[in-house]
Amino acid sequence: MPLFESDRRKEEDRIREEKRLPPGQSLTLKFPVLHYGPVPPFKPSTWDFRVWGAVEEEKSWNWNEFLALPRTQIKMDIHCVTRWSKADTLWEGVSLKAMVAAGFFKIKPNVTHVMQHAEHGYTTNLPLDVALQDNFLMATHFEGEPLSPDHGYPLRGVIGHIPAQDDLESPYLWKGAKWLRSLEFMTADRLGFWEKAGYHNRADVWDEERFR
Ligand SMILES: Nc1nc2c(c(=O)[nH]1)N[C@H]1C(S)=C(S)[C@@H](COP(=O)(O)O)O[C@H]1N2
Ligand SMILES: [Mo]
Repeated sequence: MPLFESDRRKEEDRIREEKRLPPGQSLTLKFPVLHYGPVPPFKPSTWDFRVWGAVEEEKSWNWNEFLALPRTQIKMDIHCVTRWSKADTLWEGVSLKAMVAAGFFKIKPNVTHVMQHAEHGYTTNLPLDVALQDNFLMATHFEGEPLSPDHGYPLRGVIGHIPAQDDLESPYLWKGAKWLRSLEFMTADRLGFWEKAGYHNRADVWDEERFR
């Protein structure tokens, strides 16, 4: 189905009316692809997902074990720092909050931040309390289908804004790492890839925290 500019504008007006369009953003009906470097291959036989750093016991899951973890679906608006936003995107995967609540591993009490580590060394940091919000998901599926390689297959962090949960902090989309391989629990903050390059550390979309 072709995408008409008139359709886009109508939808953008609706989202703006509902106060879901952050300052400086425009709505897209497409799904742009943005990343640094090449798309990594996925080898199910060697892939694992690890939690490490300040945890009681480091753990890892192979691909089949990861797929067997309890699953969560969330619908949210995603906002890229390059000024496009996409509304009502549906994600499915594993919630860090649910994983911790179910006792799959234990975070040490002095943890303050979490680093997502992806293939090829991409990293991005979040405060622990933000990573434990409902709007952070380790997603395997987008709109009911496995992620495409471009969008992070087999696993990506994703963070956005849940319209009915305005109290949650909502960072820009770079705070979700595509091709996610591990979470490092940290007792002090450290900057990730774009954060080191001058992007804002907190990255709140409503305060337009794009760059430092
Ligand atoms: N591994 C990895 N994850 C990444 C990036 C990257 O360069 N490498 N770029 C981030 C940025 S800047 C954005 S805007 C989103 C884009 O996600 P998308 O390509 O699915 O739209 O991925 C984020 N996650
Ligand atoms: Mo981005």
